[in-house]
Amino acid sequence: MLDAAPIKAYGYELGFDLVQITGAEAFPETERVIKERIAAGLMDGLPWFTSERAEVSCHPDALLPEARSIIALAMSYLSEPPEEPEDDQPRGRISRYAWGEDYHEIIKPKLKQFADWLREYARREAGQELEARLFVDTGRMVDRAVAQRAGIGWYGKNTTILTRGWGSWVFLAEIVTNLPLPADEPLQANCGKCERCLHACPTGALPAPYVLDNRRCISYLTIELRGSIPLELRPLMGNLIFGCDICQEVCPVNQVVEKRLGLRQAERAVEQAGDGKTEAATVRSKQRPQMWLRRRDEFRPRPQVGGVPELIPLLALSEEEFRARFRHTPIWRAKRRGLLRNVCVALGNLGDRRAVPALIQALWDAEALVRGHAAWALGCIGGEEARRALTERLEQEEDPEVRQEILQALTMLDGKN
Ligand code: B12
Ligand code: SF4
Ligand code: SF4
Repeated sequence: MLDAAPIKAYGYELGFDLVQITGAEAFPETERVIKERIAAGLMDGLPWFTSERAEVSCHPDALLPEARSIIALAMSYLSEPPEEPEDDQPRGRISRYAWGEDYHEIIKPKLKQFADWLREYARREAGQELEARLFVDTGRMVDRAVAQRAGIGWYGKNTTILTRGWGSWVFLAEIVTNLPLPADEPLQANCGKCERCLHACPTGALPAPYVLDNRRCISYLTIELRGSIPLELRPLMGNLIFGCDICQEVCPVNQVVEKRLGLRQAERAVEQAGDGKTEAATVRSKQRPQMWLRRRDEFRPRPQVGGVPELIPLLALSEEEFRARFRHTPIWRAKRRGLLRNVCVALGNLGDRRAVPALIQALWDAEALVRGHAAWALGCIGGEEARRALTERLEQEEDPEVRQEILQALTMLDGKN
């Protein structure tokens, strides 16, 4: 069997924060739970997330017939938060994972580089030819189940994987290989009696420990949903315009990690060595200072994204401006129409009258989705100017869904008088 220590050391050198190994056996319990969730409608809204997909993703040998081991990886995206602006402009909030560059673009080349190195290593040390499949997020792999079994972290009740050093602020990835490697043990840790995240979720998307209702999760509503946001959920979304971190922000494990960010290197090394990982832990802690700086650069808030962008100027973004500003960032996924839809909801929730002219302009946007949500926001903010604009738009609006939104907005305004 190949020695895992050099493999782990190389993973840390590449910039991963945790490198663990598990066998390539199936994940029958995960498959059972996923199928149960799909049947209960909890994964509705993600049409690609099917039972058939779950069958493949829970059987590594369906993805690589010769699969023997999985190298599980985690990369932390913790960075210093964006500067708090001093003005009082209405602002939105973007979840932490999206402040910097698109993590898929950062991690995929590292996986490729890892596999190239592994190929050489396997040839040199065992005369074996590497077969491997690389996964991060979008691939048909159950990233969290792999991470849990490999000892990267444990399931929190908010369903995220919590790690010792980085809390849940990590991206997960894996390399499924044909190499026989010594497997690590899962961590013996859990949330205990804590249930903070369940109570903090603003939309009730965590109905029970370890259960997430995709249809109610703001992450889904702001990133994955292509159509209208359900009316009853809009007021619960506050000023979140891309993703949601609330169930992670309230988590005491994450809070401890964030406080520790200022820890000296020596203390961190002692802490790592103390949790039972010997050789790899030593390599890891020696390499950490460099990695820390590099990581912060990749995931630190980009000026064009920021964590708390001004909302009113976002409403005026053209397609070209959207592309120039958000290409190579996670925001790209929402597309212009999705982002502007979310901006309208946030402005409606903030209720700031300074947004009225921009929202009236958005009533004439080329995208029906944006027009409809602008109407809702005007209904929330109210005022004579908003009423006039809605009435005027109604005379020309042909899209039935937008007409419905305008009529509802006018009813909201009637209720305010
Ligand atoms: C679909 C998806 C989403 C959907 C649906 C989420 C969901 N319910 O799974 C939406 C869009 C809502 C979403 C949101 C987010 N996501 Co997402 N998402 C995924 C994706 C593509 C698939 C997840 C999946 O398989 N879900 C199916 C459910 C049933 O699986 P599960 O939650 O793991 O279920 C397990 C637990 O419930 C557990 N369990 C059940 N009962 C019990 C009982 C006990 C006692 C225990 C211990 C465990 C347990 O077993 C189940 C099966 O393993 C993965 C990438 C991937 N390929 O895996 C990323 C992924 C899970 N997402 C990720 C991230 C970062 C996020 C967000 C934080 C983004 C944001 N800031 O907005 C939020 C977090 C929301 C949350 N609280 O989880 C990371 C998670 C990193 C981490 N530390 O866990 C992943 C792994 C992407 C990556 N490669 O880094 N996501
Ligand atoms: S990400 Fe937000 S909406 Fe989704 S479960 Fe967590 S707190 Fe609830
Ligand atoms: S908030 Fe509490 S219950 Fe939720 S994931 Fe963190 S430790 Fe677990």
